[in-house]
Amino acid sequence: KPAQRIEVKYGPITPKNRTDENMERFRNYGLGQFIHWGLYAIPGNEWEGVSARGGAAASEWIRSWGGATAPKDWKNTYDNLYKQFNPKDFDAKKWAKQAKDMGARYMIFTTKHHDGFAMWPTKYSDYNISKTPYKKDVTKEIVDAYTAEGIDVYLYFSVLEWNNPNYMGAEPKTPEEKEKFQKFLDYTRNQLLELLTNYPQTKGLWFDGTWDKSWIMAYEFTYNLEKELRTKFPGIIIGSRFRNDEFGKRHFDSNGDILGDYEQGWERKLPAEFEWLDGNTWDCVMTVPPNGWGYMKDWSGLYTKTSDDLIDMLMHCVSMNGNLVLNFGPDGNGKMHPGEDILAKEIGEWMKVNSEAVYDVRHAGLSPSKLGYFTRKENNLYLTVFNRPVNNIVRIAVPKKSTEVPKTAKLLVDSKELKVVHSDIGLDLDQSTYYDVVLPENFNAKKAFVIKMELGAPK
Ligand code: FHN
Repeated sequence: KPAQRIEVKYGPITPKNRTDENMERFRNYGLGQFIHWGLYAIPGNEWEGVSARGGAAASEWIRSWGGATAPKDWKNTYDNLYKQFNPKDFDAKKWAKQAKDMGARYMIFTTKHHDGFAMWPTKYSDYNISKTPYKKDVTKEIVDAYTAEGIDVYLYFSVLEWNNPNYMGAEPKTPEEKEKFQKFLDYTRNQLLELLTNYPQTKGLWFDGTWDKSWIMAYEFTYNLEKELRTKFPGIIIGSRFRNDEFGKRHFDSNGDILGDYEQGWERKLPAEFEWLDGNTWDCVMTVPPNGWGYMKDWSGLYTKTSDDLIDMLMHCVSMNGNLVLNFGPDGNGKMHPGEDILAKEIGEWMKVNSEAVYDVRHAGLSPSKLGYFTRKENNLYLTVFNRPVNNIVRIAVPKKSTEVPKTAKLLVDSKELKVVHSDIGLDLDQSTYYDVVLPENFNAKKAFVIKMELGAPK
């Protein structure tokens, strides 16, 4: 934030914290699912059976880097993959059911990734799903199936396109370049209006590929487009990646004010401290492999996150008022990676017992605990324990002046009441007093477990 506020003409259009029903719903999701599905699912990070991964390579970027084993004309090969797209196992209802069982309350689907291929039958480009052997509108199938399961749908949309002759990364300078890029902008606007018209259940847009100079310099256009989208589709949710101000500042304008309804910068990373978030709404999008969003045939040799890792990240997010969105990259036939099936099942089993600590909760306002993460809903305090104390005493630090302290406690897993003891151990360092929740000795936990406490006035 600058020491003094400056005048920004193309700053935020919506207030920092929208309080309408849609936005409150967004804040209450807790867990979401991302799906990266497009032509890149066919090679699955391999050209001719040899894995092309390595370094920064993410499978959905295969067109842009080819890799050591790529065919000579791999870009052309890639651009023709649509002729093979015929996902015989694709069943949107099955995906939606799996997401529901996992506990996801919203999902984000890649309608168009950087390759520019539209997963819906757009009128504005021939490079789209209707030209594949599959022909059918997968976006519609997905929107309908997830909506029917009660899962809110957001549409991912990459602005930048690798193979669109009207797109350019650099700032258009000559009249010809300007004319071409204007065509691209009009096309982008048309596609966005088309998407929101075709799929009226859509709750929001998740933008990507908005970092190039050409888009950055189009700040007047993007400002007006955001206004138009909000006017024509009231209540729509748009994240901070969509646009920048006239000084080129992305996500936050030159005064540090958020551009959009929630912060969209948390990709494969998490904030270490709640204060970093500056009170903004946010979500974190996370891959299972280190950095692969599209289907990767071969996970061997890569660290792939376990359900424990992901549940830890989920609780990290919700304890700081964010959502965790876990990415899935189905294969070219429409099947999830078997590893993702396992994760969805394990997370779902955990959520069945513990989702009370995840849904509709807020930051608890307590100092972070070494044992796990606090979340809060009304007068209930939840502690999701990842590090079980060897003496079975879960010690909760509460500010000495607090008017609310833990009165009762139970485990979500069996609802058995646990003893709560006030243990003022005389540590004055942090102005805290302590409440001990005593765990039963015979309690075995294979995964993180949740203690639910009722808060009330101290004695
Ligand atoms: O380049 C993309 C990447 O392929 C993937 O789609 C992620 C998802 O958040 N977004 C981009 C990089 O920020």
